[in-house]
Amino acid sequence: MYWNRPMETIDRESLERIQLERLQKTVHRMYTNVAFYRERMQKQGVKPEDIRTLADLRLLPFMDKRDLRDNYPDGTFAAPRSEIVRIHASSGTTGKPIVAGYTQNDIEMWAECVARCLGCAGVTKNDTVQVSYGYGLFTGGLGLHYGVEKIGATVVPTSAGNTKRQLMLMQDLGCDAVACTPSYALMMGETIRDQKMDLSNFKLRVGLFGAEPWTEGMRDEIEKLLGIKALDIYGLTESAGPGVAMECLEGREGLHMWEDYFIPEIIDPATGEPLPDGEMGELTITTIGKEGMPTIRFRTHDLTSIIPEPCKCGRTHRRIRRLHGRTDDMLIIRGVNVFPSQVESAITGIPGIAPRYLLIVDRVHNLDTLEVQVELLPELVSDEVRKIEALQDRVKRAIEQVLGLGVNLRLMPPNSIERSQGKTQHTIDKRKLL
Ligand code: DLL
Repeated sequence: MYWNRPMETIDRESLERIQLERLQKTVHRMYTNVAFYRERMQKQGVKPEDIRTLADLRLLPFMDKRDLRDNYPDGTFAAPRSEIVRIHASSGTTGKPIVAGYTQNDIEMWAECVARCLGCAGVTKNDTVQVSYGYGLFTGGLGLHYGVEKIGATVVPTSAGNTKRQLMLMQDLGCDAVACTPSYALMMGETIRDQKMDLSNFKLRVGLFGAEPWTEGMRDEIEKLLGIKALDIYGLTESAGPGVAMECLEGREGLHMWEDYFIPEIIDPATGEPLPDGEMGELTITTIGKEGMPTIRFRTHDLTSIIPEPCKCGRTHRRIRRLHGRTDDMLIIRGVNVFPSQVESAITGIPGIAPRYLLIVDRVHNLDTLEVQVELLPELVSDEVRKIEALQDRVKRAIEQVLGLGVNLRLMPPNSIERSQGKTQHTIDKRKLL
């Protein structure tokens, strides 16, 4: 089911013509409006006029999360604030989030991408879609929401949480599709099973699941428990949000990236050199339709490869293979991106606390849990229970505020967190993806 057949099945030559024109426009925009990127281009000795072919993309400097953090909050915006109609945000590597700004055209372009993704899942205007991604600064909820409205389907914006009510509405409103994280889908499925709800009371037939890594094993389990087809959707705040790439019902192998808006490159994460199609490496994305906050050769730190072969669905936009992990230490816990360094920035400067910490992630009944262990300084060890309790509260609050996530905090005796001779390991991830 195509949402935009001409564009989704466009021939390569016409697609590349569009890509080049939009790339040149984007580079001009960045050079003119974003001081940090202009300086970086100048340092590299490249001018907007040097981008004459698509291959010239390689002349341009990379961007990554650090650049956005260093220019917090809006130093990488390429449109005046009067043109920005929406802000979203996701975790940075320390206390400050990454902020993304969207113009009206950006919102429309993003909705177009999500509309195509819904088409990939066979969703039409006659369907009802429950959006159980979080609404708010996270891009999942509103991103899907605008796509569903664009295709004229009915959106049920339940956001995440309160699973029993979600399932009641899903039955009563006859929802045909659901969009949420795969771990939440699994939890819904288990609730149906455990509450002995009758699957035949549900109309649900398809789900769009993403925002965190998942496996074929999880897909099988979700499909069985919910009686649906489960599809993978990929995206990131820096490129817009969900809808950068999507699996189709027909292929179910790899995710079509909407190449008239995003140019993918796979690079060797160590050298930055581009890798040939089919080889696994770090995905970088250049947004070529955005105005508010374009990103050029943005290093996603996500590992994948490009599948150059055509898909049986007839879409000509190339696919990326299911995401294979990350090159950095970012964790995704209950859909929230977490960097261990955020904990460090939260606890630094709190009297009595050593800069030693450990994050222990687990999954209990399909819900991620996070325990943070933080070490006390020897001088603080106190018999005064009240003092320790107050400190416990303060540290917990500081961490939760930076992460945007509830944690289970354990204050540890001095010198109890294991020291390592080499690179310190700040996380233990006990989650076993099925
Ligand atoms: O997670 C956007 C999104 C919302 C995508 C809803 C899909 C559905 P961020 O919070 O900025 O944006 O996190 C982006 O999440 O770099 C990946 O590491 C990871 N990620 C997103 N989708 C997938 C997926 C949203 N399908 C980061 N498979 C990305 C594996 C994914 N990892």
